[in-house]
Amino acid sequence: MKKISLILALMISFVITSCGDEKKEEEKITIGDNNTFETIDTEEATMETDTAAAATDTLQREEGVVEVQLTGDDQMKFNLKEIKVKAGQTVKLTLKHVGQLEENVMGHNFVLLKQGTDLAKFAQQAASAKSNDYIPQNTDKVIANTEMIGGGEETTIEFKAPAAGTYDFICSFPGHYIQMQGKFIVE
Ligand SMILES: [Cu+2]
Repeated sequence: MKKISLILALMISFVITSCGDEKKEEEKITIGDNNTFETIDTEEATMETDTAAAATDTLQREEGVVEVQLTGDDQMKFNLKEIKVKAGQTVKLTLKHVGQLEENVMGHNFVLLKQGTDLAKFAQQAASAKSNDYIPQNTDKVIANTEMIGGGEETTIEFKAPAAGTYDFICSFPGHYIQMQGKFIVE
C-alpha cells in the first residue's frame, strides 16, 4: 500500500508539474528591437527576462540561445523528462546535482545521443568506461555531454542543437539510464 500511495503521489505531482510548465511556456518573453533612445524601457525588458529565467526551465534569453536547467538528485531522477529547443539554436545546458551523495556513488551527467542509438548497449559500454567519465572511448553516438558531477555540484555546457527530430538523453552512470532518461526534441 505504501508503494501505491507513493506512486499516486508521484503521478499527481507530475501532473501538477506538467501543467505548471505549460503555463510557464506561454509566459516566455521575447524581446524585440529595442529603441536605443528609450534606455528605461530596455532595462525593464531585461528585468522581466531575468524574472522569467528564474521561474522557467527553458527560456530563450537572447536570439539563438536557449537555456536549459536540468537537475539530478539522490533518487536517481532528472527534473525534466522532455527538453524542447529549436533547430539552429545554441543550447546552454546547466546540470545541477541537487542531492548530497558523492560522485562515486550517485554521479550524474547529461549525455545527448544520436538517433537510433541502442540505449541499453550504450549504457553497458559506458558502465565499463569509468576512467573516461563513463563515456565510451571513441564513441560516435554522443552529440554532447557534460562531465560527471556529485551532490552540490553543477556544470554547464553549450552546444548547437542538432537537426530537427527527437533524441534521447541519459545519465550514463552505471545503472542510472533506466530512470534517468528523457527526450530531447528539436523543432
Ligand atoms: Cu546519474
